[in-house]
Amino acid sequence: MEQSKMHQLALLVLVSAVGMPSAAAFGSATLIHYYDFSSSSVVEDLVGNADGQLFGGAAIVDSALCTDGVNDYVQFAEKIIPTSGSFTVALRFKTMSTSATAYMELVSQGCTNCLGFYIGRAPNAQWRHWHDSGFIQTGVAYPATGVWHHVAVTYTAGEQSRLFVNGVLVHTIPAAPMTTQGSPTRLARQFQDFEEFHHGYIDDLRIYSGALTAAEVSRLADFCPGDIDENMLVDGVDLAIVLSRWGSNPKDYPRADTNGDGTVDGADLAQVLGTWGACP
Ligand SMILES: [Ca+2]
Ligand SMILES: [Ca+2]
Ligand SMILES: [Ca+2]
Ligand SMILES: [Ca+2]
Repeated sequence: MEQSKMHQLALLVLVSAVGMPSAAAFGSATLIHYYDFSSSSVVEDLVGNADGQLFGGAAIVDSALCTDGVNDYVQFAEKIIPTSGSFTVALRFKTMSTSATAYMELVSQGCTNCLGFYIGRAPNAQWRHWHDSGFIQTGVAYPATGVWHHVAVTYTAGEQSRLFVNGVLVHTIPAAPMTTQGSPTRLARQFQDFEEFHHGYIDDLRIYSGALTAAEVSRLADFCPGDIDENMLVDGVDLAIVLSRWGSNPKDYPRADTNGDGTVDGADLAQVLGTWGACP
C-alpha cells in the first residue's frame, strides 16, 4: 500500500475511533437538548427526550427545518428552555422572506403578558429579544435574508439576558424571570394563538442549562471550524496544522483546537476531515 493511502487509512481509523464531533464541549453550561434535524419525520432530541412535532406542512429539508411563513411550525410537548436558573438558546437560521407588517419568531415559549420568551423579528426589521413587556424593539437590525446566520441568547438568572448574532453580542437586557405559564416551546411561530410564522430554515438548535460565555458562543457560531488558517477552505494545510501541533493548543493557530477543549487531538482532526472542502 502506498504511504499516502496508509496515512489516509490511519486517519480514517482514528476518526471512526473518536467519532464525529456533534456538540462542542463547554465548561460553563450543559447541553440538555440538541436538534440537528437529521430525521425527516420528527424533530428528534439527540441529547434529551423532548422530541418536537411538525405542523402545517413544516418539513425537514437537507437536514434543516423548513417552514413556509404561512402556517408551518414545530410544537414541543414541554418547555424545553429551562424556566429556572440560567440557560442558553442557540440555533442557525436562514430567513427566506420577511414582512413589513407581521412579526416573525424563530423560537418562542410562554404567553403574552406573562413575560413569554422569544427570539424573532419585528416588522420594522429589528430583532425581538425576550418578551412583550418593553423589549419588543431592540434597535438591532435583523440580518440579510437568504443566507445562514447564527443566533444565541445567553440568560444569566437574576442578572442579564444577552443576544448574540453570528457570535457577536448585540443586545443586553436585565434578565426577567422566565415564565412557567403558557405554551410549551415552538419553533417558527409565536406562542399562544399569535401566528408570527417564520419563512425559512432553522438548524442546529441547542438548549443549554447555564449561560455560555461570549467565547463559547463565538465558537458555536463558527460556520467553518475546520478551516484553521481561515482561507475559506478545509484542506491539507489545515490538516497539517492540526497534525503538527498535536497535543498542544498553539498560540500561532489557536483554531487548531477546534472544539476549544485545550488539546489538539482526534476530535479536532475529525472536525477537519469531516468538513473537508469549501466552507459553507
Ligand atoms: Ca404550510
Ligand atoms: Ca442539520
Ligand atoms: Ca483552510
Ligand atoms: Ca480539541
